Amino acid sequence: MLKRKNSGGLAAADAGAPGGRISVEDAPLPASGSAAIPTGSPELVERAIAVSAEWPGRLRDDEGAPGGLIELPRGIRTVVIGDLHANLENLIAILEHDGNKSDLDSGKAVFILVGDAVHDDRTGHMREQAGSIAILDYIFRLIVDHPKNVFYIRGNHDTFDHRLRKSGIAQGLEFRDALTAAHGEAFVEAVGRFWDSLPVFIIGEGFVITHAGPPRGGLVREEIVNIKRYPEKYHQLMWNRVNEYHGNPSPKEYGEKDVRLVLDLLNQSADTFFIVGHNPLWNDGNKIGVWMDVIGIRNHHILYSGSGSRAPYFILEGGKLVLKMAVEFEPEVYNFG
Ligand SMILES: [Mn+2]
Repeated sequence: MLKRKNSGGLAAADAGAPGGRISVEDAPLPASGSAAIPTGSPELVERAIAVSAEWPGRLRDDEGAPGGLIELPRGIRTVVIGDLHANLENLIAILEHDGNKSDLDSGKAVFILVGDAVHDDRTGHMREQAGSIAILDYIFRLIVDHPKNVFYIRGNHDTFDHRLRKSGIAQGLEFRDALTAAHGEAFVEAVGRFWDSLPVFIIGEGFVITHAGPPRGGLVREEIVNIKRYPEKYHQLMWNRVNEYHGNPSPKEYGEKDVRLVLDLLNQSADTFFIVGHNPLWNDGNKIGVWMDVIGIRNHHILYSGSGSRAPYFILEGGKLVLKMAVEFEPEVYNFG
């Protein structure tokens, strides 16, 4: 269950039961929809895997498997949500903000989660697993219930790998143990396959999106589609960070020339929005969760929608980008005297 209080919207307990749109009597054999599938059932994950394989615009790799690239059609309204890191409250706030829910249900917009929905990354909260379990349960239903318009791309936290560590805490392993206790081995095994099957890159009209950043040396379409064959670039798309201080870049850092090179290699114009997540901006004192024109790289934007942010999201349509915030500023109170 959620540890944070849910301000409005779906309560945590309701999160897995979207409004009774399908009753068992009315639809004994639901062709789609998650309502009949219990939370924590491996079947829910299997459905999400099946849906993700057929996401519109998802190209097949050379082996015929769902590949690493999604090419969105032109003219589709696209809502981009940054890293959530176990903050289900913010995801719900975004979905309920400003007509997004009706755009979601009517299929009028495509919703993209940029990865890293799990693992609370705040200091002192990294061992809390309830929020990660709750958001995962919620996202599987979201995907299954909206098979054509909720996409998820893979972030570096979308793994049970023991090498995923933060502040000495093996987040991948600890989450695996908690999820096994909550939902069982078969569920955990299916979640691992879900993450492993996810795409890593989206090309839309006037924008591209990946979790962390461009790989050094760029990459071409064929490499993204067949990303499993290029483990080094696969890793960099999920892990790279911007070379913020303009020193000699470490092997894990990218700069403006990598952004430009990727856009060039993908035949995208130089003013294409290059959108990533991955950076918890609050650790630098940023209170909104958005960094536009990162280190002066024009149209390179970081979006972080988890705790410590105002649940920001982008709406992209017709080559234009609009920034919105789903959560109000907490008023800062100053006492005198
Ligand atoms: Mn990340």
